[in-house]
Amino acid sequence: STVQHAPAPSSSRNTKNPLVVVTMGSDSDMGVLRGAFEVLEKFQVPYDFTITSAHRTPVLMSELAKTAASRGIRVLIAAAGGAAALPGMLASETTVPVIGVPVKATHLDGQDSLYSIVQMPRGCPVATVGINNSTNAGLLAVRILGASDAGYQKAMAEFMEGMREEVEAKAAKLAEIGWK
Ligand code: RP5
Repeated sequence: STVQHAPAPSSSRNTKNPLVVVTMGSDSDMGVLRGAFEVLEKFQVPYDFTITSAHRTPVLMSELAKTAASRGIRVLIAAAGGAAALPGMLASETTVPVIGVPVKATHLDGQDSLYSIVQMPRGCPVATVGINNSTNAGLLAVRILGASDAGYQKAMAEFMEGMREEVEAKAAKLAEIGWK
């Protein structure tokens, strides 16, 4: 079973008052979500995760969407593969921003999921990240939280500064060694 990929109980998982809920169509999506969990842990975002499938558990999915705002959830991250209806269906039943993660799960290599998630009808936006790129879903969630919370904004600025320094250090190293 893929459930073993679940992150260990940690300082920032908060099942009672999460700001971000990560949901997925199947436990087989769990491994792809590792990047998102790592980001949420790194930025100490109170988050929870759950399985809700638009096709297999529509009532559960709907309940998550309908209660999200009143539970204080600020961002939903939804991952699904194949005919990936989950992010869009959530978005149709909540005002909370939804970030969709297309999962590479079928013979169509995630393009089916990407198109399913990104091609939402006008009026029902889903913020779609790249195939399997749950890291960016986590980072976008932190940016959304940062819009109304200076702490997350500052942490994001520091993260970006760290990235810049890392790449510049690599570039400096390349400048030193030249071609061999
Ligand atoms: C989707 O179908 C899930 O999100 C998953 O990516 C894919 C396969 O699910 P399983 O058959 O592995 O449960 O609904």
